[in-house]
Amino acid sequence: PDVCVVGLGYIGLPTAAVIARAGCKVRGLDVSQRVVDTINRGEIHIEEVDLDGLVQGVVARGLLSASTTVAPADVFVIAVPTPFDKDHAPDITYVLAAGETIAPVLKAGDVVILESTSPVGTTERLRDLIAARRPDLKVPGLTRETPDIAISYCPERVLPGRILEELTNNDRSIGGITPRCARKALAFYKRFVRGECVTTDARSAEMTKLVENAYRDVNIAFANELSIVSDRMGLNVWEVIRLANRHPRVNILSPGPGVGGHCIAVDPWFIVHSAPEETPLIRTARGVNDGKMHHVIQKADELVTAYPDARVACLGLAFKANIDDFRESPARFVAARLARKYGDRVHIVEPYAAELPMEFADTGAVQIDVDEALETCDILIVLVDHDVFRVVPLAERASKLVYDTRGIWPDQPQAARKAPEVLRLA
Ligand code: SAJ
Repeated sequence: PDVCVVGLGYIGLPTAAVIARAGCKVRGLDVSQRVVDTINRGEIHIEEVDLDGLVQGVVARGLLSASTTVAPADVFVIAVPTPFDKDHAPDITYVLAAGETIAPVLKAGDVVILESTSPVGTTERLRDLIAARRPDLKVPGLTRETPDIAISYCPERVLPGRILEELTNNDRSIGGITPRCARKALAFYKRFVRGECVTTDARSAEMTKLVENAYRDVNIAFANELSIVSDRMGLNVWEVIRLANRHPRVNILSPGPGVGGHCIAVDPWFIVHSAPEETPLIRTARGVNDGKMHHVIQKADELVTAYPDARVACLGLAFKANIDDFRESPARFVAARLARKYGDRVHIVEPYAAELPMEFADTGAVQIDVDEALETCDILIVLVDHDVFRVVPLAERASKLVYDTRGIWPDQPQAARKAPEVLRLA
């Protein structure tokens, strides 16, 4: 089939490329002319492992092209953003806009698939929009006869940094507006997904996606709460978690400086918004994870204040380990706060950033590499668990004052983990 992928971002572009690799002719649609031009040159505008080579290959073979204008296709895959507004209410404008875009070119036999993370009921709203724009087409769920088109919700669940691998190997939920819709979508995903594809209804699939990320958020909140409790009690939280996880049915996640990225800190709100009275746990978890960042800022601030002559290195800006994605990153936020307050005492180590983000401009903080930080800084604040930081041997950091928010250096001398008042510069 000819495929149209609407939205060529972090999910849409890799998805379009993988579908093209499977032999389908793919037209990618994006509102940005710059993005379209980049892709048509065989280049990419986002960073993801192995994506550059794949896109270059499928564009060169004529299987993938990008455009700002829609054309008829057999399968439409919508992968546009679904942000939330300031009251945490989900904003599905881009999904509905994608529906407006494709409605005029739909024809009998077409398959429409929504992949964007969406509040429950969005796929039905997309269906209703298509029905309103195209009264000539019989749409699923609104007709007793065989519908002309199939509409489904099939969420992605790929992990940034492993997108290409997870796109093909993860199991998928395939939620049809009707069972027939699900079967049509299933046949499509079978072309490029090796994982199991499990069919269900659209609303269940929508909820499943939200639940997956809320589950992770709640579990990270548990770890973050433990870290604050342990801090208060003078315990090493990493030791406590390591031991507790020896229990066959306990698997506590890792505390950190808060939860970043564009999914886990967002999606739980979609559930809370749909059922505000019934979601105290999910809402509280969000609060705990956001609160952890402020706790880290406060502790780091106390440490830096306690040693007015010390040079400080913040290790990492990314929202998680080993990626160059700085959006919604607690590490970046913590480092920027310190840079604004302490200026040129603060040094930023981020091997994945070519230059510092704009909020560091005029703060006096500069970017240095790991070696220089180890040679010249007295205080090390670990904000991201990049492998390059993890492998620094004890000998090179034993004399430092360390605030390790990720627990990457379990062998760091105990004194350096205690409250600033008991720390002494070596
Ligand atoms: N984090 C911790 N402690 C942990 C694990 C993560 O503090 O033990 C932090 C990370 O440092 C990061 C944030 O949580 O700041 C989120 O990182 P992540 O690796 O948990 O997740 P994402 O945002 O990269 O991707 C998630 C994944 N969802 C789940 O694992 C349930 C991915 O499968 C989804 O496809 C993606 O969200 C998405 O697009 O929804």
